[in-house]
Amino acid sequence: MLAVFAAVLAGCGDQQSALAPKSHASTDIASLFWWMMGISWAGLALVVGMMVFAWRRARRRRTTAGPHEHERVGFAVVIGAGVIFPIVLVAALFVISDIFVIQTTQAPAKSKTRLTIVVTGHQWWWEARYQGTSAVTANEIHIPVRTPVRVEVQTADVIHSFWVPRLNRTIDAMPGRRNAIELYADAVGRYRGQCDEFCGLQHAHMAFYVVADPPNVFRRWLASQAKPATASGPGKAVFMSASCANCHAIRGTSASGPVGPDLTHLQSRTTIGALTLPNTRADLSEWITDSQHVKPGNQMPDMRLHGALLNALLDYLEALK
Ligand code: HEC
Ligand SMILES: [Cu+2]
Repeated sequence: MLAVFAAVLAGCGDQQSALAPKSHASTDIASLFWWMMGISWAGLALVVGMMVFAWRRARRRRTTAGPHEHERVGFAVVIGAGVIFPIVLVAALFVISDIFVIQTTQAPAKSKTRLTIVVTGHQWWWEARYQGTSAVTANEIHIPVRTPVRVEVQTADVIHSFWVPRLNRTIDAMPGRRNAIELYADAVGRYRGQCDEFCGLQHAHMAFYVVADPPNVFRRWLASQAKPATASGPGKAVFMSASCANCHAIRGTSASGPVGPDLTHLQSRTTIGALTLPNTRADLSEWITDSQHVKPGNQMPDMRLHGALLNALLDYLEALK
């Protein structure tokens, strides 16, 4: 009962529940789950029913006689209901899941989609590159609504797994290869995703959003993401000299570090640190000076900046629209 309760709770309005599907692929996965759940409960009911039946019969039998005939029936029940029936049932479920669900959750061919996003898992954040454009972003992946998008997943370090439960199954990011999956959203909205393969200390803080936009909003978003940064000011020099530029890229400047997220349009994101903090001035300041406290073990060292330098840097970061 607890399992059912938890499943129902998880299905209620959660932004990251596989039981609140928003695409054809995840709808198939959810209905397969409910079928399996229903059949399992029916199986359990059958077994419990037979146990009760046998227990009652056994009590009655003590007073009557003739055990041999019962033994033969009992043997048939054990073989039929205990061996043949489960094999047939599990085989049927396997075929159903293979034919219907695995097929519909498969990635579409490159020729069938107009948009390919290459997503790279890093310890502990996600990089997204839009093929055919210079747009690069992190942890907040926009897609056009009701459009099949091909996502190719790879890793910069260890094995990660890309999972947006409301949109599709998981897909592993394996060293040395690219796996593909389809992202498709039935409705405009924001869908939370999460790394689904333990990948080290901050695995739990390796979350992301997939934002499904109306097509025209998406086109505008992509065009602005592809542009280089135009911000300037005294903070730019701080950024270039305080070693930020060794790790971060800001397109349109000399900063091209490949270690951390691309910051060209930092202000277009609602969070920093893979959904660890909201993207506000105060949180940016905390992140820069104390990220090892906020997200212990992450690959960005605490930067010893304060006063006027820090303020100038924050002004600059806030101008990266
Ligand atoms: C040694 C490499 C390194 C240096 C130096 C570094 N960073 Fe980072 N930075 C990272 C990494 C890696 C992340 C991602 C951490 C995570 O989310 O796990 C990050 C994250 C960030 C983020 C959050 C971005 C996002 O979208 O989540 C900001 C903002 C940021 N760094 C700014 C700076 C600034 C400003 C400096 C210089 C004062 C700096 N960084 C120096 C590696 C570095
Ligand atoms: Cu991971």
